[in-house]
Amino acid sequence: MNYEQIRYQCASGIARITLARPERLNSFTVQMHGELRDALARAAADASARVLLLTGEGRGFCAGQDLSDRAVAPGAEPVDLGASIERYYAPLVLALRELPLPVVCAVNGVAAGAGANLALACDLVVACRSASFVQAFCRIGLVPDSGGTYFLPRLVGTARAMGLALLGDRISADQAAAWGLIWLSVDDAEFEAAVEALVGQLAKAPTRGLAATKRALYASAGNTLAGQLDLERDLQRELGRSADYREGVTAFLDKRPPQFTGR
Ligand code: LHQ
Repeated sequence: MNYEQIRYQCASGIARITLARPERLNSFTVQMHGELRDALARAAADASARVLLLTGEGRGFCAGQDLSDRAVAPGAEPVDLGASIERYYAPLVLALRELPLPVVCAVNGVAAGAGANLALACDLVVACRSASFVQAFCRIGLVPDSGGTYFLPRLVGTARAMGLALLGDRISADQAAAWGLIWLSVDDAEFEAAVEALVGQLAKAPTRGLAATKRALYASAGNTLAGQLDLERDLQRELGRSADYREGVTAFLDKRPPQFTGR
């Protein structure tokens, strides 16, 4: 598949997806959804990919749904927005969460509506200091979608989730980091280098262990302590047989840096 509204590249263990409709702040079209889904499937099928990086081109990260798209336009006939969620947004969020690789979102500018929640669906969110986050849904009479009502209270608590979702204020990257909505806010001048350092580190990490860790942490919210302990046991059992565990322990005992292969 040829891409027109995103870019995809995989090199040195890093699969990179860049949303590329900068003139519309990388807002979602049906075409972009199709391309993104295809690129995610490519990354998942590429054994050389050890980390996925998602970012945007230009001054925005993603402004959510392209509101000028006829498919979502409130016309004479009532529009079925649920169909768009079912077909595009929900599978995208689940694909990111279930990808057996760490997913880094580099928020290079404003993240609004489904764009903000797309970022929150990623495992590590790093934003440049000039970026911002807006739960824009309340401004057009909608509910936060793409997992917004799931992620927000879990990340920042109900009081802040309510404020963000009911008021639709634009919050800065620093505020988002201070509240624990994202991992890190970095000076614009250092942003690119910080993102490269982060994905470079993850591309050399024990990938299976990180995938299992992500799975366990996400399962935790819906699990009892006993259930979570069972899951940890099962995952540890599996990882104890991995080449990277052997390498990690051997390298520690040899007092040398480990050379993980992701297997
Ligand atoms: C846009 C958009 C945009 C089109 C900026 N669409 N053009 C799911 C299922 C189905 C239906 C509905 O939705 C959903 C999920 C959702 O995501 S709902 C939420 C949709 N998103 C929004 O409501 C955000 C709308 N955008 C904004 O509020 C602002 O543009 C933000 C706060 C993102 C940025 O503000 P500024 O930095 O002041 O930029 P701007 O507003 O000047 O935008 C730049 C251009 O991008 C502008 O076009 P123009 O031709 O005037 O230069 C905007 O019209 C266009 N644009 N967002 N979502």
